[in-house]
Amino acid sequence: RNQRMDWWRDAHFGMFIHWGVYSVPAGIYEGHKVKGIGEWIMNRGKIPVAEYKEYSEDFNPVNYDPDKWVRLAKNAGMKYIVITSKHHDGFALFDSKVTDWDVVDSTPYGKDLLKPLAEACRKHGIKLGFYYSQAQDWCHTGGSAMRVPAKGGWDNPKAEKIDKFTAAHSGHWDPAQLGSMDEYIKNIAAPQVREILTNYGDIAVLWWDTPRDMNKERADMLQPIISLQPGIITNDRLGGGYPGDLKTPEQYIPATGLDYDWEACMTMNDTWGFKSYDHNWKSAKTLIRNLVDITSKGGNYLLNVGPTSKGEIPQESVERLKKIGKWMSVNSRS
Ligand code: FUL
Repeated sequence: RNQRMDWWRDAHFGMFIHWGVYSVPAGIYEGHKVKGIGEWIMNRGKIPVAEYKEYSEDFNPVNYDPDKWVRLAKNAGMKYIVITSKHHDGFALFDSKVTDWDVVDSTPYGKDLLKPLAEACRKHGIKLGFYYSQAQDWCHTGGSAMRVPAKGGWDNPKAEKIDKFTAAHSGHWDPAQLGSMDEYIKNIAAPQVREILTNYGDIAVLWWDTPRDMNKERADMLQPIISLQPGIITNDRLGGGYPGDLKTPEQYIPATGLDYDWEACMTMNDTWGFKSYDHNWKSAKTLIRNLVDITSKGGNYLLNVGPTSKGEIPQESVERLKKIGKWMSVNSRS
């Protein structure tokens, strides 16, 4: 098929990075362990927008060393990195001109996180991709919100009231979230996609996510922007009927592969975004078997790390990636 896919098909193995303000609460809200994946804490915990935004005051990744991250990925045999430029909480890891809800304007750190990562990737010959949550955005008015019951998150005394509100407002739990989704796509998502595809050099992948409330018209405001990066590869989560270049089985390995380019994205423990108390790590042996299983069935393995608010990849992940790297070098002797 498509020549654009050549490097990606040869790559087999990549690093997913879920990083954002959710690494500050790290799974705990008001003293309660909020159920589910860490980057969803705002939704699962029904944290009001203004309150959630306060976490950014403690997002200060002074130990961020993108060169080290890229070497870690490279030494594990990974050929590309996909990082959450903006996840569902709407917080941008880059300097966005269309909002203050980004690392430059809303954190003590105050510096663009994607620029030095892009430089490190270029230096080490690793391809860089951006994840961008185009539909769900819980901090910008008009962004979509998946409906998750408040009583499923923690024993929130206001659960019943909140659940009534979310039922009436298509998943939103705070009046500050309500607005026109068309306006949100036009004024936030589209310009931000333009920013991430303009300001960071060659971008290899655009990884859309959860096309909730997307339709053809909304997707059409985003899809043409990818032409800013002629060689770019996109996944199947834009919505509006766009198939994308690859399918994205999440947290499972299709038993007999798929009839389409595919990439299994998986976590090392049970969360994408950092959670302080998730210690359910898969062994390096399991991760290596997953890699062999996936690649033997024609897929790519996008293996996740969830850095802390200080800018550190958890030691458990580092150790596992090093073991994978060792396995790689022993078994690629000739
Ligand atoms: C999901 C998202 O909702 C999760 O937070 C995560 O980013 C995963 C890779 O995709 O659908």
